[in-house]
Amino acid sequence: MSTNKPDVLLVMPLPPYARAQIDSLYTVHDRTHQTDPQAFAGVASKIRAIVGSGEAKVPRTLMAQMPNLKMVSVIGVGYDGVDTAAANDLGIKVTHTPDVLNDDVADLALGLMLCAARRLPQADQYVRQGQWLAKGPMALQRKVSGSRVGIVGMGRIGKTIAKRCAAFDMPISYTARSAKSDLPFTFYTTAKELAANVDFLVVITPGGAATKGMINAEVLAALGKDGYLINVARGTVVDQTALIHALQNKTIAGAGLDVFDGEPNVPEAFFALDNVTLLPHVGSATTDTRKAMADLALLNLANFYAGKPLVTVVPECQ
Ligand code: 8YV
Repeated sequence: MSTNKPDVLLVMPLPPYARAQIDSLYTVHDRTHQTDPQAFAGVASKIRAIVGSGEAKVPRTLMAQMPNLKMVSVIGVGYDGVDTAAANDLGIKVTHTPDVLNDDVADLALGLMLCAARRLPQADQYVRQGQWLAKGPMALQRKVSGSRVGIVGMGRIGKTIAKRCAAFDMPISYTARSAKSDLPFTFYTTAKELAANVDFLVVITPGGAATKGMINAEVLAALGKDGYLINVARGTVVDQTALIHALQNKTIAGAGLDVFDGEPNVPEAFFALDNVTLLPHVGSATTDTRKAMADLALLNLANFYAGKPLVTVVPECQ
């Protein structure tokens, strides 16, 4: 193909807006490394940038196949799919899209809290299935305002969730790598201690090896039979088997999950449970926010090709 547009490797499907933008500026190799390894080998040396997502895998073995690769532009705040240590070794910069999605993910966390405690999806079914008419009013549910919330991860999105919880008059506590002296919230050093002291445990910490299985059986036991788990981070942060067990045995009150370990595969055991709300990873999935994320990822890409400074390099690659 004769074109002056730079070659980029796309490692995930893109929504229409992002795809149209990227197609207008670049020669896009859409997951060619997976679909046609031979064709990929033929173009690998021309590729200087990868466009990825929060979750799409960019391992060392893939980066090493592109001798001129210099950047990975992730459309997402999380970049746990990218081996940043390998990127550093190979002289590759990784950028992501922080901040622009804070509102959406925080909105969804509150939405899941309301779904879990007020059982909104079940209430919708109650009306649709004619149970309101047949059985009368639905059973009473748990109040959210004024309940204690514990946030696991007090970064940009954690703070945005806290702001919303404050408007719900919720006492706020958190755990993070270290206490943040500028915040008026109670700090606990472990997730287990935090869980023991709250009604809602909201997980919004990065994924990856450091947090894998952090919310385990012990943490869920500490959360207890009146506590709810909300996960808008990564499925890997929660021990999924322990969570299914806790929900089946009602050793926690319920859960609201936007993410799963191994998604889009969701363990069928969840489908049989009515004390969990299941969402298909839609934390940042609004038109406005996905546009803002794509624009920021494209700006990083444009700056790279123009020899200008990258805007949002991940901390590990700075
Ligand atoms: C998306 C996300 O799943 O930003 C993240 O880390 O999890 C999400 O916003 C995805 O990365 C969009 O490309």
